Amino acid sequence: MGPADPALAELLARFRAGGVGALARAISWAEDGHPSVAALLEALHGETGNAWRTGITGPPGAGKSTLVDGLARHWVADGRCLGLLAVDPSSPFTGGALLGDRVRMDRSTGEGVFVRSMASRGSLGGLSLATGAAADLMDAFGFDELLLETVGVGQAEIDVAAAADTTVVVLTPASGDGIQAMKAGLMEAADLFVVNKADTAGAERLANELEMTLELRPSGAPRPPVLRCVARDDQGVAELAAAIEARREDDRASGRLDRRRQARDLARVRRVFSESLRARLWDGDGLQDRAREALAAGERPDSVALKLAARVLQRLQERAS
Ligand SMILES: Nc1nc2c(ncn2[C@@H]2O[C@H](COP(=O)(O)OP(=O)(O)O)[C@@H](O)[C@H]2O)c(=O)[nH]1
Ligand SMILES: [Mg+2]
Repeated sequence: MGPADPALAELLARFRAGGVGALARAISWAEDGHPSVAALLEALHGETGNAWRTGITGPPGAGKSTLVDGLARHWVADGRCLGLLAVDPSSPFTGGALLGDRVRMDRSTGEGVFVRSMASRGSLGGLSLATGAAADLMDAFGFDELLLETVGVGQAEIDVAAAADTTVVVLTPASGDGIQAMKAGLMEAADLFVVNKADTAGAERLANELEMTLELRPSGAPRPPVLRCVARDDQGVAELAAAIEARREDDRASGRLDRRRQARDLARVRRVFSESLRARLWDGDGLQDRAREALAAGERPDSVALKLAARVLQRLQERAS
């Protein structure tokens, strides 16, 4: 544990020397909740903040991986180095990440591209915490661009995408009954919309519908542009890259980037705070057994929770006085 951990010192040295294996190992530490991961992130903290994080989210099959692939090739051709992180909801049957993304993403793997898939862990806040840590590690490693692909199906995945510097929401005419089918939170998270599969029927109608809905949105933040893409044929990908870059310049100049990163850090503090309290108190202090007993005695779940919380707080006060 701590700086005395020889594995940590060794990993840090290899990481700082640019060893890709060390980066992969470090991300595994974050995924597995390794005891030294906090010290590792602490040591690398001063080296983060330089990579631009673009979140790509949307329903399964919308073409997110194809777009990521296209963006990756576009930016690599521009001489940038990239980290791609695909966040897949864990399957309750295999517990593993969906293989499809890795395979499709391999097409863009070349010089300067690092590809990693993450499976979501069962624990509360686990997905966004592990993904945030993985993004920090890739940032510290020195990539120019980070692309985070998440399936916009659950709140946790939307949280991950929304923690990016720029969030792209990908929709297709096939993703249901258009805008009404959009998951709550997805609409708000978007800085840019892509209507992908513009080669299929209904795409233009969806794009128009989206533009009309966005016009009704209260002003404040800039209105998200709606781009039409055929990701499979690389159509609209250069325009998407340009739109991401334009938005980035605007966010930097307006101070919106700083505010967004502050909000992201605060959300992360809140998550780690509640997660560590839960781990210490719930898992480590016999609260679970007490809760079971109270429930077996016929008490209501909410009352049990509030009573346990009050008890913990009272005990802390007694200790302090
Ligand atoms: N017709 C059409 N198909 C596309 C387009 N972009 C991607 N696809 C296909 O849609 C399927 C799902 O793409 P994928 O990138 O894996 O979607 P993801 O689940 O959102 O990551 C694949 O078979 C792609 O070849 C497009 O612009 N038009
Ligand atoms: Mg995908």
